[in-house]
Amino acid sequence: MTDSRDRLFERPGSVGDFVFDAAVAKVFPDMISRSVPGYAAILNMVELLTGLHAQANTRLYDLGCSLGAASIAMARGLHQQGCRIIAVDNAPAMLEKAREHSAHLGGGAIEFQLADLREVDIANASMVVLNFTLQFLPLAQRAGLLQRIRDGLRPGGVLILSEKIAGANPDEDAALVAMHHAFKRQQGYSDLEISQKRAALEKVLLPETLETHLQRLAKTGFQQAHPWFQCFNFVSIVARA
Ligand code: GEK
Repeated sequence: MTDSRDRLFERPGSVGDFVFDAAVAKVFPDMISRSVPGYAAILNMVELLTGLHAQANTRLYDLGCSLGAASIAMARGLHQQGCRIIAVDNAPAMLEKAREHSAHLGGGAIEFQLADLREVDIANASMVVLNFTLQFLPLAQRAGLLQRIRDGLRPGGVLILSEKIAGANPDEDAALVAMHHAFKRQQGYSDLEISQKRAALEKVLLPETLETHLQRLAKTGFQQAHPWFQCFNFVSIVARA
């Protein structure tokens, strides 16, 4: 494996829209762990939640799997028989690395699909993970995806939805962003890297408030939805079908 340190936004003028290409795939583990406070804790809990919620003879989906970290966590936590883990991403460079990262589990433990998650059939699922993926879909398409997930979940099945959120009002948002930027500085990113990454993500990562997420999940027919993790503007919700 040849993963390296994220220096993508170090040079002045690195300002194009963010894309999941080979350069990002190469540094992704370093990038996400130094950018998302609590990322490792969330993965640990995905492992635990899999043991708790997976049902025998069902499917477990990881939509927007990147390098497959959540799928690998699910594979670790899974003790139920007859389950399939299906990991989907539409970025070829990310999936190529995902296959490398999960090679130690042996072939077939995770089924990778190069596909747009909006077109993937979701059926007989006991667990669906959207770990920081919904935030990249156009706002108008989010309810439709959640409805398809809800319809594809078995009774008692769960959706784990992790998202970067917006504050409920401008003051709260500014406070959350300030803490997140302090975290990034603590992790070794410079002010230039922080501001250039923010500009690159501006049009592609569209955060919504926690309330908007919870209301949409309720409207989509989830019986229960509540946050189980929050650090600054990064939240993970468990929603039960
Ligand atoms: C993790 N879950 O490490 N169809 C398929 N994949 C998509 C789509 C789409 N329409 N849109 C975006 N993606 C991972 C981290 S990263 C989050 C998820 C981040 C994919 C995109 O290619 C990328 O790999 C992933 O969603 C988002 O637990 O970088 O902040």
